[in-house]
Amino acid sequence: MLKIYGVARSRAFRVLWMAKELGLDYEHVKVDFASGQTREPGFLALNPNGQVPVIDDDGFILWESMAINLYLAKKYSAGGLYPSRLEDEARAWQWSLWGMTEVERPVLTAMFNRAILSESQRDATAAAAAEKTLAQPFGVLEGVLARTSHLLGDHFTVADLNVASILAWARPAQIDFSAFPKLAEWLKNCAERPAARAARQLQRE
Ligand SMILES: N[C@@H](CCC(=O)N[C@@H](CS)C(=O)NCC(=O)O)C(=O)O
Repeated sequence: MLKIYGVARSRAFRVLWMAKELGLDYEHVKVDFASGQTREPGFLALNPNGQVPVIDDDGFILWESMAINLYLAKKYSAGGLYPSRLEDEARAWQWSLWGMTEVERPVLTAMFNRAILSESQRDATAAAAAEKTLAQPFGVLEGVLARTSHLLGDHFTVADLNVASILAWARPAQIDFSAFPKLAEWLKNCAERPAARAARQLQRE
């Protein structure tokens, strides 16, 4: 049985969304990073980085959210979530790595300084600078999504899920999408998928 480690209000959300898209049976082990559980010896034996998400797929241990989702989609994809052409597979890796390197940090910076930190700790200048940084990668997404409905073409794949799951923080980060209408529409469509809704529900439990 697949085990998914990490509370849903962590990056484990991405993996829970993927598991729901794939219709997988899984055990959710709600390891809470905020209470130090990720630094306990038993957990460090699974992921020496002390971070969630981690999966245990019948004894195969894997960490790093994007790698986990690419693995799960490739192993269990029945409905085209994982591309069949080598070039499309490579583009799924491209978008996943790009999301982590070009988008995740500034979105997080904006979210922390506008929503997570206490009022006195927030740095409005840092949040504004982070949002400004996002204009470049958002322009890239807008250009692609002006030509195709999804990142790899005409249907939803792991590439969309991975990038959209990073951008799920854009709402609490209060990012203004008015200059990026295609991106805003794509993100809304991704977020409204039943599997995404079901994963968000887990954040409220
Ligand atoms: N690059 C990793 C980052 C994982 C990560 O930073 N997870 C956070 C929760 S969202 C965590 O477990 N932090 C606990 C800690 O660093 O002590 C991934 O995408 O899986």
